[in-house]
Amino acid sequence: MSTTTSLFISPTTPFTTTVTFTTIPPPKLNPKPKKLRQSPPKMSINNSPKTPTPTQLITSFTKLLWGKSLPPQLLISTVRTTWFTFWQLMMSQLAPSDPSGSYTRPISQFPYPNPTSLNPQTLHLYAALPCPWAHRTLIVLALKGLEHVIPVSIASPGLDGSWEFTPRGDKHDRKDKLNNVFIPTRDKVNGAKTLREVYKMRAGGYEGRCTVPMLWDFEKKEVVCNESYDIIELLNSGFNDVARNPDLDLSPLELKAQIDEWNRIIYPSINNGVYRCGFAQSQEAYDTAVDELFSALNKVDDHLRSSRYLCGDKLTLADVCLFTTLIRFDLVYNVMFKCTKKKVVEYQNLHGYMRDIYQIPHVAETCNLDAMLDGYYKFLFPLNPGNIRPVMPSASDHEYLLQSHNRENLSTSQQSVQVLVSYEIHNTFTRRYFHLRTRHRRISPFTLSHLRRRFDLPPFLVPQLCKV
Ligand SMILES: N[C@@H](CCC(=O)N[C@@H](CS)C(=O)NCC(=O)O)C(=O)O
Repeated sequence: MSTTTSLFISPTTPFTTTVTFTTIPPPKLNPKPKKLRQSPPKMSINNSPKTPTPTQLITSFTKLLWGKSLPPQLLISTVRTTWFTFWQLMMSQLAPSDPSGSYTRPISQFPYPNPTSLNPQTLHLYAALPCPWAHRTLIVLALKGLEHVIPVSIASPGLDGSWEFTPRGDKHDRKDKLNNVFIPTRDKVNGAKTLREVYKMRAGGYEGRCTVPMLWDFEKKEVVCNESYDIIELLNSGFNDVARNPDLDLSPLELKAQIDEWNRIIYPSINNGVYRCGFAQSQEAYDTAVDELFSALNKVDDHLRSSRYLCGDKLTLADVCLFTTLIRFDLVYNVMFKCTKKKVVEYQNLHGYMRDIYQIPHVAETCNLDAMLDGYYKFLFPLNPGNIRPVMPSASDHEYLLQSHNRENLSTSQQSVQVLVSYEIHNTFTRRYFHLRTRHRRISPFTLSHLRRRFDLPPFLVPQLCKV
């Protein structure tokens, strides 16, 4: 006797979108994504006698003046003064601050566009993998199923701080063949070498900051928008007639007030809060930023004890924005931006919440953890001048992020789902439909035993899940 059982959930119920989220297993990614790019040229001493490096020249010069080694006191005080002066110069220009030394993020030059004047077929998204702001747009584009309409070019950070495109050419695909994660690409629409070149192509040119994400209209040769929140709002609701997942609304009207309320906490204290810690130019400014950051994280963690997502059972734009900071937190911000009070993994609910979002189909593909590490430790204007990249924290790697989180149990809404059980007994194939009210978003072992008891199913049935 052979027994085959399958369970289906009716695709007609409003529940289906959610089920699609949770029952398709997360993509099988390679635990160790391929190295993205060559390491930057080594700053250490080059052994070639013909081409002395600046370091060799300085070393020879100091030897000439002071013999074998510099007096340590002189070395320390010289380096301290030089280092501090250059750090101040760099920070004042690249991370502008108010008089108290507190980082003030410059305002985007191209804010929210009028969606009715846009033709999605002529749009192109420029993004980068280390950047949390650009990451928002990649997630929403993927969840809405818009990649076939709005293609993406992925820039990578250059040693001089600009966003560059890889010269690897046409053969190179957007995603790594093995693990399907986003990787840097060439500029697919303008063939530019740097993002600055693209910004400059607009009529009237451009001299400001060339930031990612940037939405470009290649027919009008114009920057449509370079403010991440405006871009994700536009992607969420502006192109439903061409989106593969038009029913997914990450900013429904009934949750708008809640989303805005969370954003008012999350943006200044967490998203920008980590930068305010890392770019603080005085102890006072850092102390304020770090206090605000951790009290906001505590508040969110507390809330997530009883709520699956920030606004209840539905993923919203507020979650997307929080997620892109959380996923970088233990990897980068905790160490490099001195957000040291706690790691995300130490919170009771935040880490499970982060894993929950990571496991939504297509989200993991937007998280290139290697590119994040390289982007901050090796390229972000030299805050880590030795270029040494710390080891990946074990609770931040891909395998760990795929561990179960059990947060589906927090969903409160009872949904009516239709379940089809088909099985074969004594060579007779039987199919039966059942209606079930459940608050679980996937057919869990609990649901299966509940089904068996409720409908008196033979205990030897081993139902198998099918893709919905
Ligand atoms: N407010 C902007 C911020 C974007 C932003 O600062 N992007 C950074 C990368 S994380 C960037 O491109 N910086 C380059 C520069 O400032 O020249 C948004 O949310 O889109």
